[in-house]
Amino acid sequence: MVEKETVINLYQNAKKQYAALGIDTEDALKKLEKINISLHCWQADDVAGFETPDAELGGGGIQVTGNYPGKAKTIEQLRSDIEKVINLLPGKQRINLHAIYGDFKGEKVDRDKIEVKHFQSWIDWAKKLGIGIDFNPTCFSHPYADDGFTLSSKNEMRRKFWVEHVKRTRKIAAEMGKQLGTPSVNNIWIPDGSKDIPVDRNTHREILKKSLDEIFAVEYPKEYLKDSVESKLFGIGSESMVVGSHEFYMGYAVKNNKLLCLDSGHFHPTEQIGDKISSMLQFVDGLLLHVSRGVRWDSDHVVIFNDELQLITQEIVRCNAIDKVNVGLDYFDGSINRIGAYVIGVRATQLAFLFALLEPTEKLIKFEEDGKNFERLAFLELLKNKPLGAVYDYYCLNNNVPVGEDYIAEIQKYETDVLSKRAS
Ligand code: RNT
Ligand code: ZN
Repeated sequence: MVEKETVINLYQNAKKQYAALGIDTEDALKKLEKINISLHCWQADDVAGFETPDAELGGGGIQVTGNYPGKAKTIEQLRSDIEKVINLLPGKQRINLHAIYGDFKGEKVDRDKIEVKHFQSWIDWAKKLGIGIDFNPTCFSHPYADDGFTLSSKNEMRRKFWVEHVKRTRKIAAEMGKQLGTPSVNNIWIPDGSKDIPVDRNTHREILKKSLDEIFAVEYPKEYLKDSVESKLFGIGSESMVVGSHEFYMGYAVKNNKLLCLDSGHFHPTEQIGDKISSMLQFVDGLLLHVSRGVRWDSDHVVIFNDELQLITQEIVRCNAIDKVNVGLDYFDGSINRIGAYVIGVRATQLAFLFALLEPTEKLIKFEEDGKNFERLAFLELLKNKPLGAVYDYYCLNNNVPVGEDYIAEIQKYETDVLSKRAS
């Protein structure tokens, strides 16, 4: 067990070291507290959902690999897992649901029939925990998505089906926001695209634009609902063209003042979404980030404290945009303890935010303006040797959650007591 007294002593020492650089650790921790990361429910069950007892992720250009025992198979299990995760995290979180996670109570409810009542038990649960909910239409894992097209489908019956589905998710999300007193971000991501080189890209994009216009025709109060659209460069089985590309949604979001969702796994491997934040914020009121980790062709590895994540959090902090950027995680790894996958990703993201908050930004900008780029680089490197971990540990201690490595034993215990007892 990490000793309380040691954590406090190390923090006092760290506080002095940062103060010497003109950085106020207390102030940084106050700001960190305001950053609520949205936990993607789908890491707990490999994006299966609860439409049928044996539901599985199917198609849609995304894939989960790994067979680690203990995945959540019921709503109760998933809620218990998320509660465990939340108990191991400092600060406040949100929960990010997909439409397939409704509480259907054994009834077969197709996507174009979902209603608020199917999500009321989630709203009640979130209220009890004091957290907000974000939402997503599910335009995959469905027979009407089996040819790779949904909102951009040339099949009018199918297109209408998906338009109806997404309209309903907006209505449900607005109700979530209303009841919980915090706007729900409803994010539209569709898999539409083609494996091989298409001839008619244009019609699919015209159709997608038309579908979105129909979907957004109904207005909801901003205090209840924030609409967002998510692009992708390519998916598995849609390598040659994705209808909802970055340019498509960037154009749509700017023109219609929607949130643009930037997923860190959805761009060319050398492209970083951190660099896009200050560009997009000139033209849209807000962004949604799907923080993920792309590895070669997979866009969904567990988030870790790497350079890419640091650039994202630095840019949010340096742009003074904590209130404009909604941060959610989006990855699915079935090869390790799934609860552990969540906690690693959130803690890494929080640590990266803290790293960004513990920066003498004005001093660095001054160096930059004075052409002192050696000094700028030297300082940026020096910051990497400062006791960031001591400040984060203190944050955990103050929040009454396990400090440092102590969370690992907690997850191991949950695995023994709960996860290992679930039938495989
Ligand atoms: C897929 C997108 C999308 C999904 C979730 C499940 O490439 O990133 O956000 O991961 O909707
Ligand atoms: Zn995403």
